[in-house]
Amino acid sequence: MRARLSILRSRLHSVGRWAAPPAFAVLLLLAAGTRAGAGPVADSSSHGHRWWLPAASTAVAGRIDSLFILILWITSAFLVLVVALFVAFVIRYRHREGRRAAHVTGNMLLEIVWMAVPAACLIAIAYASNGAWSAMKEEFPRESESLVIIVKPRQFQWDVVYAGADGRFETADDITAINRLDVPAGRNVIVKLMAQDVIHSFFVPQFRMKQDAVPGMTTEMWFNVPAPGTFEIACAELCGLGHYRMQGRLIVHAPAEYDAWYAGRLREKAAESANAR
Ligand SMILES: [Cu+2]
Repeated sequence: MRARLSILRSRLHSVGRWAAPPAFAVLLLLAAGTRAGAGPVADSSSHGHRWWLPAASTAVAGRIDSLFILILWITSAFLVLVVALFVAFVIRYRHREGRRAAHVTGNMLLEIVWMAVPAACLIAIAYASNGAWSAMKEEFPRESESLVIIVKPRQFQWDVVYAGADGRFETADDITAINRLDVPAGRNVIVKLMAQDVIHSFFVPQFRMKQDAVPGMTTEMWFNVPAPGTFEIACAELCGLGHYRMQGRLIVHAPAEYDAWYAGRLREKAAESANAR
């Protein structure tokens, strides 16, 4: 009995030694995850730990970066742990003349621990990312309070449509553009994607936002860019031979400047239709 107890104690002791670092990592993760998931929307301009990523230009982009950095830290910690153990074992258990290999039958407790720890990590990451995912994909602003633009990608360009003076789409006074999307700063913009041929993907790296455009259905994304700037729209879905040159420009104007731009386009459109008559 005493011998059994001492075996059990030594097993628990060894499990404790192995389980402590992952358990500590999970605690850290939970603490950081709660912050990323439930905290206030991060101001992208104050992100000092952006490293090699392009500047985050929307509030949601800041949250995506926080998640990215969190996941990077967790995976880095496990990478270091696993590689360090691997190197230590290779050295410690290297071949020695006359030493017999040990017969290892497994350790149930240890196996449960190293399945439970990654599972806990995944659940914590899912919990932490849920807020950002909802903000991007579920909590859409109302169309009546937003600027709605239709983007119809095709091989290999972005056809952009704005409602004209009547405020409606698919009418004669629609304003169109190719490879250029003009929007005002500080306003919610909803982009409705309608692919005309194959699957494309609307990607603005600074927004950390990607949305597939699928033929036969309308997909939507929304963003609010606080400050004026110019960004690249890239197609993030291999859509054919000219995929590499499927680039657009997204120009964020100061609100008054945007209004002037839109009024100018309305005037142009009116003059065009007057000439056509
Ligand atoms: Cu494409």
